[in-house]
Amino acid sequence: MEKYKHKYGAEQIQVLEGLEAVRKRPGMYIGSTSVRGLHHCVYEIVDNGVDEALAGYCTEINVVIEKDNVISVTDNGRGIPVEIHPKTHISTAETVYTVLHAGGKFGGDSGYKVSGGLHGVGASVVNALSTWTEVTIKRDGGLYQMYFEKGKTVRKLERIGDAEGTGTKVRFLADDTIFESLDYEYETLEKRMREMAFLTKGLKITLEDQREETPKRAEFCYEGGLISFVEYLNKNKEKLHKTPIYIEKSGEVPVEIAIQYTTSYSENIHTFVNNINTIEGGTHLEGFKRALTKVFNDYARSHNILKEKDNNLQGEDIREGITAVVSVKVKEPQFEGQTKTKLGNSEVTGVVQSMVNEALSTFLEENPNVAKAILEKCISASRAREAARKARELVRKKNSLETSTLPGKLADCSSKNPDECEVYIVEGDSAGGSAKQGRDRKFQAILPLWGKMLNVEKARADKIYGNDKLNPVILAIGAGIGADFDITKIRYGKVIIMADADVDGAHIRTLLLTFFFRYMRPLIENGNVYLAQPPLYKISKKGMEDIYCYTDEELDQKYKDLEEKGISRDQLGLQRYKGLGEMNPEQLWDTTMDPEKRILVKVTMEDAMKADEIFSLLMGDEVEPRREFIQANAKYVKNLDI
Ligand code: 0R9
Repeated sequence: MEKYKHKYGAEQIQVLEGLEAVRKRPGMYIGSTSVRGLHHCVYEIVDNGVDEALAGYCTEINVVIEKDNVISVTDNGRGIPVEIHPKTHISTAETVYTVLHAGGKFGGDSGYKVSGGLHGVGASVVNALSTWTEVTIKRDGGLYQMYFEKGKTVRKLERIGDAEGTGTKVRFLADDTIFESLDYEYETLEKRMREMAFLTKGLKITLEDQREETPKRAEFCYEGGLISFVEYLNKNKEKLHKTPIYIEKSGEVPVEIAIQYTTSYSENIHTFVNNINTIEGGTHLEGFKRALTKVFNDYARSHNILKEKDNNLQGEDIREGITAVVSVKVKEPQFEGQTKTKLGNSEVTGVVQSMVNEALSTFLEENPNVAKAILEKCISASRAREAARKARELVRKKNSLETSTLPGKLADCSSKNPDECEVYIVEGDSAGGSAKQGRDRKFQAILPLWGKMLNVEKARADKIYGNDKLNPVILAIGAGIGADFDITKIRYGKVIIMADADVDGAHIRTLLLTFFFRYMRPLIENGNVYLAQPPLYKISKKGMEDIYCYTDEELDQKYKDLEEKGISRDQLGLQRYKGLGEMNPEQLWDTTMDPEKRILVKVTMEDAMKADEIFSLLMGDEVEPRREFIQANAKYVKNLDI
């Protein structure tokens, strides 16, 4: 501590202990030290700028990934206050950066600074987890700056010059001894910045990636807010009505919702609490769904679209083809669920429900053509649901007549304990054969898939039951699909997709992920779905054990390692695997199936959502966006086997 010029009082010592705790247990404050936690640091700082925009003082935020993975965030707000804080006796700005949760306590009257979940932990946590942080403030005609290392003040806030205008700039280098990697993903940051811009009407957010020779740059600004968000989500879909339905209410719990129906069969509802994506839903979603079901049923009854003898439409009928964004602001949100992204505050259900009840029924009365178009779709969904129920019963009856309910192609394992059992869903009969011979039959089951899969984008549930490609998957997993899906019945704790590392393999992976996302979502939420990673290359040499490489980078590295040992490339044999079928059973076990050696990638909801999005694009009705996607991504298709 001697190396710092200033003296520490009792309060400052407490401060340092606070930030020391953050460094000792970073996961508790930032969720994890994986790349996810790393990105959270950027969101924390950007959120502070967004808060200033919500307070009405900031119109632009610029985010830059500088060379060497330094992150820079600049806003044009009022600038963090610079005067000495009466409680801490240091500048307010330094207080915000060194006292845990100070940002919310000492200032920022937006009132909605999040206090739960992984967000809203504040600038001090990012500061504690950074090798260094530099904060520059323009305020009252002066340019001020302070500098920290690992959360400790190295240069206190000082006036370093004059300045025009106001604003705050924060630059930080995340600590590579804390985070697993500092490799920011441009696409992840881009998605979040776009989302923040949608959620904050009129705010301009720019993102620049200076790590490569030609920097990438994106700019987001949406005057339409949530309406623009829904239009963006639906850009590749055929719409049932031209303009999204928009409802908004201020008050104790402000609510903002945009809705647009499309001809698709899927349900696409995104919910946010204080700008945080509540992937697991919660009470706001519950209120929204309840109101939707009630309003459409009431309207259908009062306009004689549903007759007395007809059953009510069910929630799932009414949500078929919906795209909606629900954004609420809650003063003290409680986040629950596995990833702390499920809103728990029970009072929010009623608020959202009554607000949607009122606004949506008014909208439908005023827009009878839109109401009619949506209800026609709901009724056809309810008929399809009835047909699906019949198809399901037929399949059930048929299966109960057979001696075994398991699909013929499945090579099951001997254990019946789901916790230790896994099923490999394998593309192609020949790879399936190798996998069957190579596996450990005690706990590994193999289900080969073959031929052309059903396009789930263009099929309703009634077509999925009894489909000869998907039915084996449903039966093998053993837990049903859709609303009937029961996670407690799964026969395997791990469902592993094993496909070739080529375009066809990618296609089958996307198809299966989309199917799981739409019809067995809890399987993904619960973390039961995995992707096997077969190797791309085998390096061999007489008298040396074969070396498998899973990426091009790994291959380069292995060549370098061997060269250092005096073995040059031309002494080595190289096999590039075009498909799983080229491996014999023993090799497949060694490289891809042996739990001691294999690499499995756990599929997250984000992966599945991405697969679903790409899938809608590639398989959906709109031709033009599909062509654009293929043209834009053709350059990324590597190792295409022609
Ligand atoms: C680049 C990222 N931006 C920020 O971190 C940021 C924080 C911040 C801010 C205020 C204005 N701009 C900001 N940018 C601010 C100013 C005033 C009152 N509240 C907020 C004011 O001028 O009175 N602050 C966030 C917390 C604090 N300031 C505070 F606690 F220091 F007041």
